Amino acid sequence: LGLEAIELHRIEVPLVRPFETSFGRETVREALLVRVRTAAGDGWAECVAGREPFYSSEYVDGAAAVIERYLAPALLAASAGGALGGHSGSAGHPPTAEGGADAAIASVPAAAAVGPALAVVAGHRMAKAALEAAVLDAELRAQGRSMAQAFGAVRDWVDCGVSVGIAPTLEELLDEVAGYVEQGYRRIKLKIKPGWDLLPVGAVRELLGPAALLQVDANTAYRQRDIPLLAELDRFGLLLVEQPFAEEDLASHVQLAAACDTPVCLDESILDRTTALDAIERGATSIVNIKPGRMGGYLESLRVHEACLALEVPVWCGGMLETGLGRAANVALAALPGFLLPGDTSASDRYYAEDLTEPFVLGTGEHRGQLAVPQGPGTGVEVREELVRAWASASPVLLR
Ligand code: OSB
Ligand code: MG
Repeated sequence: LGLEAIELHRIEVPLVRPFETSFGRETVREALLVRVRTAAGDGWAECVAGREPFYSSEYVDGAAAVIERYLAPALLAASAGGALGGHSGSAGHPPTAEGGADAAIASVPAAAAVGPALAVVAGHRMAKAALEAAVLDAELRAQGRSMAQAFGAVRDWVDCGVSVGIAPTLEELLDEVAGYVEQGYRRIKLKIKPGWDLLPVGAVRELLGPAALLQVDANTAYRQRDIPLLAELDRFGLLLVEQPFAEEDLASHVQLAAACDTPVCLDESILDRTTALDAIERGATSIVNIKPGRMGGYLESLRVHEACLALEVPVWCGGMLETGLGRAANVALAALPGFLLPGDTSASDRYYAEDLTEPFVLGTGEHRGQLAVPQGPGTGVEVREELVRAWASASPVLLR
């Protein structure tokens, strides 16, 4: 692909309302954007690391530092050595909807070379994922293919859920949820923590009625001794309970799964295909939240999706308050056959008054509560560069 330079852009985008979880409260999304400049054209991606290392050990300053000091030099050196292919891009690779993850990955050789080029650095999956996604965008634009096409999407619209933060009062929670229902969201996810669980979940179930899709996410806020309490969630008919215990604590998730009827779903614990298979085999998770940033990229996410599909384990696409740039790629991923539950792929206006790209808007009629899968080359969306400048929180960094 002929990688010529890597640019890092830091932006701050105000959220339309604060987002509170068991690990903290955010009022602004601080995002790290990556642009790769290649002989075959540019590619953009968004790093999902948060402002603080609370959800994950990764955070945005750390991601920027590791890219500057280690990952970008490694990737530029690999490209100079020919690892990302020639200067003509990889145009002409056939569509691969039939061939599974390996064939899809083989059709994007430059993006597929990013992971191996960065493997010398331990961890830092979110930082690596952003570089891989930017190369993938550039490569697919050069090929004239969309992410949906390259990934093997089987639908043009995806079902959308919404992740609802911890509210100051029960009344405000019910108001917020009622608003999302009115907008058409097909599934509600409530953030829970000790002291904010059975009561709000029961009240929302009452508001929604028994048939509505409802799930909860604890972001590791509970301990093994809370298993009896969490088992009481069974009476609310939830789709799943997401990551009640620590990332490293598969054993407590196994115990909870045995003690309750509500399916247990892991988010933070799933780092790649190997950890996904291990967690499934041990009975720690029966549904998997796929977040490409957490797994080191879209290509590893294709492998996790394929492994889960073979085991008939449903997956759904998580979110990290992405702008339209990250959202576009997530929506393409969510169009794969194993994504059987609505994702945290909400419309732009759930997060932002103005989005970095053209806004994602929920459909109407038969597409109520759905987002259209972008069909243009690469991510299929355009970054509004005037907003990258207007929202900049630091000077851009140019690495070459
Ligand atoms: O656990 O899924 C999570 C946001 C930031 C960090 C972790 C999580 C979340 C969300 C919001 O739940 C998902 C979204 O709507 O983007
Ligand atoms: Mg989660």
